[in-house]
Amino acid sequence: MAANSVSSSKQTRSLNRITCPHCWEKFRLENLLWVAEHADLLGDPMLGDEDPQRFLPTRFTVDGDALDARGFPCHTLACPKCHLTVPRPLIELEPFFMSVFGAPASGKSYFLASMTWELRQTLSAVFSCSFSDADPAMNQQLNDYEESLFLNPKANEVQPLASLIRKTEEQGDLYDSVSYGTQTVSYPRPFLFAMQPQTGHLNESQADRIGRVVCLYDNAGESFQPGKDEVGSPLTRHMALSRTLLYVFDPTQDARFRKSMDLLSTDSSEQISASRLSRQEPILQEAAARIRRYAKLRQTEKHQRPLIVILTKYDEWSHLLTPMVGEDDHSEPWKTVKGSNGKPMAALDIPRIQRYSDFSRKLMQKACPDIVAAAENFAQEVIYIPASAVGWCTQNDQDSGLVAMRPAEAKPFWVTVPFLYSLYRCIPGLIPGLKRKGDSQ
Ligand SMILES: Nc1nc2c(ncn2[C@@H]2O[C@H](COP(=O)(O)OP(=O)(O)OP(=O)(O)O)[C@@H](O)[C@H]2O)c(=O)[nH]1
Ligand SMILES: [Mg+2]
Ligand SMILES: [Zn+2]
Repeated sequence: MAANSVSSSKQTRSLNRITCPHCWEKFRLENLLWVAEHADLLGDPMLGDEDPQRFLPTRFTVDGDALDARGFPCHTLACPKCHLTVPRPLIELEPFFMSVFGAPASGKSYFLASMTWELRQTLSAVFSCSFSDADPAMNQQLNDYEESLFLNPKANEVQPLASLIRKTEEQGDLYDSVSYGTQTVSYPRPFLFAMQPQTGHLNESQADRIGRVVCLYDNAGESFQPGKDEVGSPLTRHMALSRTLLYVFDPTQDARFRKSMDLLSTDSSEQISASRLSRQEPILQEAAARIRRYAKLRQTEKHQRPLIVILTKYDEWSHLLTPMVGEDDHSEPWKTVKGSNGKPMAALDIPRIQRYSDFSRKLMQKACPDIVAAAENFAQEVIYIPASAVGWCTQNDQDSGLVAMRPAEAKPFWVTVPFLYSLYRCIPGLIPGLKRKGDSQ
């Protein structure tokens, strides 16, 4: 076989083709590079003098790990195109790309932090699926967000939301620079999670087949604005690979939503409105145009993958939806049912999610019909899911005038639902769901 023997190492299953989570290049397993471990072997032409050398190995340990030029066993793999590291779970499990996009300050970073925090508990405890960092170093920033919200050392002190998770920048720690000759390219750093059925899951025996490495990115809202997709910063190209697209729509930033729902008149901090209002439809149009371009879709062709519209900051507008759905119930939308093996298992309450979606759509149709039209003209399937990253604990800080909260009081609402729904729709057998009336499958 070829020199590179990752496939035989550790006796695990390997994929034939791997997708780099940084530059999105697809390549064959035997083309993977290794990262030298000996301290003298520094300097990579694409990453700089400080980075260890990358190499195609010719010698291996009995465990199948490559030996570098100084005979040191190596453990880290790298992409042959961009030279950035490729965590091992990606050679065993298919990737599952998810793109989260939305306007600046729409709540993307909050939503992601809250979602991953909750998934760590829920997926394993409720759905018998493991969910863990595929590479803790790569997930560092997201872990910091989670800690700031849910393990804050001053959890009982009132703190401004804008200081718990800061605005995402368009450059800095969240990006990796790679130089291709004279062209330097800045890639957004992926957050990677390994996810597999575990003991007690109905399809435990198929863990390799239906397990996935989830790849997420936290882009700055500005990167989705028209004109921001450049060769030197292909910040949003992951959208073309994504199995599901999560469009983060913030109703509180939409002037018509606020007005038609009479929010402005009840809003105690009127000055909020001018600074926090923004047009969110161009972001969706731009995302649709980019995906059409990357995925080579015709203008009239609809995207075949689900588009999930997440209506964020539900804590601020839930009073509009609860009378429509006929419940003010903060419970999660899943139920315990009897599995085909006779044992109890959790299943997503699809009819309840659909009911919330139908009424959220009605609200949007009334306030911002252009967004509904843009979403439904672009994707075959659109679902609308309300969510709150922090729950009903925010207050206006009297001194600063900023929105603030005590982190100890955070109680997210439905933050895992968009993700679980995507898995239910895209990976048969992983997350079970209760059927809607009339569903054939
Ligand atoms: N009430 C309420 N406010 C929220 C919630 N999530 C976020 N916010 C507010 O929205 C602001 C922006 O949230 P971020 O998550 O930073 O927004 P973003 O979409 O990541 O913004 P960029 O990084 O600029 O693209 C926060 O500072 C909070 O004040 C929520 O669930 N409820
Ligand atoms: Mg952000
Ligand atoms: Zn790469």
